[in-house]
Amino acid sequence: MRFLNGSIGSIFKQMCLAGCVGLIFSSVPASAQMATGKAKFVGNVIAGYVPSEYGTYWNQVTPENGTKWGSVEGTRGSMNWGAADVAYNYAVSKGYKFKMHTLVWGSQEPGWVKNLSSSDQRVEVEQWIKAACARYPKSWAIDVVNEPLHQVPSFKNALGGNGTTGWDWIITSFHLAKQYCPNAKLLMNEYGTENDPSARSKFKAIAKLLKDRNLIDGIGLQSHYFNLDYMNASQMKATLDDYASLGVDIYISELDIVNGGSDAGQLAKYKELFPVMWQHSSVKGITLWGYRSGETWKDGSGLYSNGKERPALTWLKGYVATTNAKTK
Ligand code: 9MR
Repeated sequence: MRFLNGSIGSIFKQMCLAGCVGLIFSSVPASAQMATGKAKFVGNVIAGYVPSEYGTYWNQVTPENGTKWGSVEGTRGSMNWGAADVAYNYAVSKGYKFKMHTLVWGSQEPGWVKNLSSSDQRVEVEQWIKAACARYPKSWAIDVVNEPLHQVPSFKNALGGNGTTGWDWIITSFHLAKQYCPNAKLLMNEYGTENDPSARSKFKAIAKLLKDRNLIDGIGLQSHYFNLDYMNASQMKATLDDYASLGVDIYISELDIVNGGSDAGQLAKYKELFPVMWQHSSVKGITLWGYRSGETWKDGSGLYSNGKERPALTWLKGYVATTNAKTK
């Protein structure tokens, strides 16, 4: 304890006495990301800035909002890449995987798109995809289409509408992504299928259409609290097994857990469900949807509060660092 010389040191000694060592080792983040050296990543979102402790936990980056069309091109023809650049440049500089989220999504399209003619919509969506791919060429993956079962874009018909397959607009979106982002993994992302077999079979049917055309690399299961809080380990395993039959990669793409809001409730659900994902051979990586309390889209899902880890985060980093993920 030679570094604790002088008055600051003696105040510190008086304040912490017996709990001191435990405090130091439990609240100071480890120096490497929890999944360093593991076969799978554990990532998180970046919103407008990179929190100072981000790189001590996570090794994959998804911009929370920065690569949504509505965020980038709120005004037609005027591109705001600011938040996306922050996330991308950080990820590339650290060697972390960067995922674009998302190219085609009904919920976050620019307001001006819906009033255009179909042919203008087609031109605009292609320009958007081309521009995003050109700007972020080192993207590891892209959520090409987000939430197809829930949020259909206003420009669906400009991309082929239902067509003969029922989902031609999705197929066209993937063709465009493949054309302009040939090096990225192409993913389709969805929520609410985790414990809903009928939604799952619809989502699988779309994925199969894409797979038959060699257009898709994986699916993202958002895995939000409103599903996972109410699931147990065997249900989660059954869902992952069901999706594994598709033969494409599975990503847990937006994980968050509240489970009543207490530290104990959140910890228990992480302990119950996270190992099922980590140990499933078809799951290739896991991304959490925020971690700083007060900055997550869902109150109570945070894992890091006022500079301290909540118990679920302490458990999670220990579990990941000491458990090899199953890949086969
Ligand atoms: O966390 C995001 C929030 O800040 C945005 O206001 C919202 C609308 O763009 O999107 C949230 O993220 C969503 C994600 O992009 C898609 N799946 C559901 C997420 C939570 O709503």
